[in-house]
Amino acid sequence: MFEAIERVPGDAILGLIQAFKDDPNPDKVDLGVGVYRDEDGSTPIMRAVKAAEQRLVDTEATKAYIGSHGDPDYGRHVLETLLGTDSAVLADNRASATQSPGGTGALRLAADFIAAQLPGKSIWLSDPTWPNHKGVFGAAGLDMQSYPYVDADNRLDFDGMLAALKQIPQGDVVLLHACCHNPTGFDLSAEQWQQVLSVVQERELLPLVDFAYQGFGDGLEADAYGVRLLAEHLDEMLITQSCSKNFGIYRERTGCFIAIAKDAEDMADVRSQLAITARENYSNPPAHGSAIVATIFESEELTAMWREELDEMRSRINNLRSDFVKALAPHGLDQRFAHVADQRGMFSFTGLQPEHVEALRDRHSIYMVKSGRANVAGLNRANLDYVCNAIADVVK
Ligand code: PLP
Ligand code: TYF
Repeated sequence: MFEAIERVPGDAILGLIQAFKDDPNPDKVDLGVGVYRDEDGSTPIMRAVKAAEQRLVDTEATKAYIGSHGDPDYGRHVLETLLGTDSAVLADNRASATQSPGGTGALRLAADFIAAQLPGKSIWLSDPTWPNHKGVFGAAGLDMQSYPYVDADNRLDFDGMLAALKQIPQGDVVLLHACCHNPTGFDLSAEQWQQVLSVVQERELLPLVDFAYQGFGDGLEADAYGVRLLAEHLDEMLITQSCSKNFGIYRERTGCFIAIAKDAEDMADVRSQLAITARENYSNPPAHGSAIVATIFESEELTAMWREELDEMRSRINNLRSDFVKALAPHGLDQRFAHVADQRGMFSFTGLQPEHVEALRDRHSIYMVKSGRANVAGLNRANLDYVCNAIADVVK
């Protein structure tokens, strides 16, 4: 029966991991997959996470199921971190948090929720977006459409985006990246978020905000500006959240799907449906990651430690962005790559073309995604000049 099954190519981003591993060049540089790296090129366990795990070894009393919505303490802390402790939405009991296996699991819950409860609604994605958005929404059978996000000169195409949003049919879902847009690194300003809000209100659209990098752009509070603005002014919205990056617990699969309804009554109805969706997909979410996050938030000491480490990661990335542009100045390329210093988060749409990316890999063992997306965190003091020399070599 299996003879007719065709082989398909694997995920292009994950494929880079193996290609990098197999490359014998000692000078090779990995700017591919989106995991944070420190100055030594490693992705260490955060100190606050290690300390929380140590506490859990001593205090955890059961491994019994945690229920389809997951750990309520985790959900509450995530909601407060996203929406702010003073959020009226929280005071009015209008937000429901369902813990999920990572941000990807939250996106699948969102997709299944839309497919089952809002039949006929399309989902609008930025062009470009994280490739797995299409994977997840397509697997759930949603109709997908796109709005422009980057222009031909590799700049944020906000006018194009807004014009497209104004044409979206009433009630459709529009996916927005809260911050640290993957793959481009181009984020909306406060004023641009306000304009998006106006269009969403005018067209009566349902925003789905994907929030996978809180704290990686300009800080925990600043990065939540857009999400909080929408939550403050809209009756209904959806949010997918991930702790993979900001707690560095990628493989623990820790995320959350949040639905905001117009009142507590509607919220309870939606919540009842989400329990079924979760149950039919995987029944209960994994508990270790959420226990780590809840333990950190329950302790003032661990929360302070975590915030400090998150600040360190963000500063390192933002300093690398400006160092990169400075290191390109001797090659006369600082103007051409000036946008890298203004982008935010782990990723940069460098503007390098597929042939440049190929030449960087073949001639210099520097790995990045074909679209020209580079993981800025893969740079460090030891490889910065090597990378800049190589870029100068391939673009000239
Ligand atoms: N959304 C975006 C935009 C992402 O970049 C990622 C991860 O790279 C995710 C969601 C999912 O993250 P995870 O499932 O690892 O928590
Ligand atoms: O770099 C990226 O955008 C990757 C990150 O299970 C990633 O897609 C890798 C594996 C995974 C989820 C996200």
